[in-house]
Amino acid sequence: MSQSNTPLNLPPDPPSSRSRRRLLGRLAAGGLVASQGAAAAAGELLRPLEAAPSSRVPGAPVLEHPYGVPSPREAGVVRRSARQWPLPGAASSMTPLADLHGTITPNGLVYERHHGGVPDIDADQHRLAIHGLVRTPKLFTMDDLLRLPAESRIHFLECSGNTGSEWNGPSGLPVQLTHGLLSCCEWTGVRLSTLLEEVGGVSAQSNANGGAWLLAEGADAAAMTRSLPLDRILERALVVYAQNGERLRPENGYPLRLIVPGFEGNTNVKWLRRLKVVDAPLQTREETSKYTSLLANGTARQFVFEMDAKSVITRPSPGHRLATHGYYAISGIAWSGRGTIRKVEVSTDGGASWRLARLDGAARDRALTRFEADWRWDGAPAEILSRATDSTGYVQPTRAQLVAARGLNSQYHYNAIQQWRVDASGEVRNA
Ligand SMILES: Nc1nc2c(c(=O)[nH]1)N[C@H]1C(S)=C(S)[C@@H](COP(=O)(O)O)O[C@H]1N2
Ligand SMILES: [Mo]
Repeated sequence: MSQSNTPLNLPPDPPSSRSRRRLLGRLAAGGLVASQGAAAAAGELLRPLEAAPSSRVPGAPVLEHPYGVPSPREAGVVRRSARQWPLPGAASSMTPLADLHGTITPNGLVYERHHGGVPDIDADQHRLAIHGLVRTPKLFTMDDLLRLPAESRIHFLECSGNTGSEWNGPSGLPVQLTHGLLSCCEWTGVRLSTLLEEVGGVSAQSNANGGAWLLAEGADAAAMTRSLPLDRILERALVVYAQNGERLRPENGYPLRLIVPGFEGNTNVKWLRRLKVVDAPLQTREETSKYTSLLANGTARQFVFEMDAKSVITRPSPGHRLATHGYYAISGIAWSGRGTIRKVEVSTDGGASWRLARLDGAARDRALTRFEADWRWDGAPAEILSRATDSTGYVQPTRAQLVAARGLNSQYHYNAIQQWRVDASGEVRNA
């Protein structure tokens, strides 16, 4: 399988026949091949196991990069945006899912979504206020938080706008730009429940209106503010200062963010500066003009928090090209905001028949799960797709089912089955 780093699904340029002839000529002159590609491979195998050129000179010194960086050969594996944004601070960048392996997103490739740019915050000056309907409101410094018992958990984060490009049918975009508002990190911080104990617990008046809600606010120019139902998040929510073992990156909320496992990305408030316990949801901008889903009958769904089960094949995917017939492992990721992934099925005939994929490792709660299915490509055009079922029994819907349930006005929470087309030349497209 060859791979191009072009953001769109333009077929990679085939080496021009002239440059190919030149290459073959050079190989032949070097005595490596008599004729075409297969012979080149055979020549490669027959070459005696000489010392590699890289073994003949000393390598680069330690501490060349005090903070390590990827190989320059991987320079194309970067976050990308699906479009030009009028305000660069109110934009998003997307994770290169086709180039990632396993389930953890490296920190430098975690997608970004900011509504008011990345603030520059001095951790020593930063404070978290916990107030409202609590017994003893308190201000926490970062040092205060670091003294408390810590917990590390692996969870996915998905923007509710992810894959919105496919509501009206195949967009032609590659998986980075259809599904790349998605990451999975090990988050470390303090349990929300521990912090609420630190302020003496939620006071009795909070139950007067049928339950406590939590208002979370960020210290960015957008002052992102969301209301969250306390009883539904208390068991799992974390206030985190670290991701994948190091302090949060500035773009992901440094020095502090809220992680609400399984809930839409927006509720995971970055640059967290306060948590206020209230007795009813506040109708903030993100609860009214944004993050509601307009249904076909004109009414809107509000406070839709959980991300429904979803899966996508990342390899092969648009931009990849199957170079030869034969065996390919179809690989992808699945996740659910309501629990674990129970099974993933894969089809290579457009959904006419399905078979069970292998799940790599134990499926973790509200985290990405890697799946794989064996496939022998015989060179005929194929439609490859995956379908996830989560621990609640929920099955990832087809696009037709999703549109029937929610119409075409909904921007958010698109989780339909995604199909890639493999044509006879081996080109993979989102068509
Ligand atoms: N304070 C603040 N928190 C925020 C945002 C923001 O703009 N400001 N964006 C939200 C949105 S819409 C998403 S999808 C996630 C993105 O998190 P990430 O940039 O770490 O991937 O953060 C959420 N938290
Ligand atoms: Mo988002």
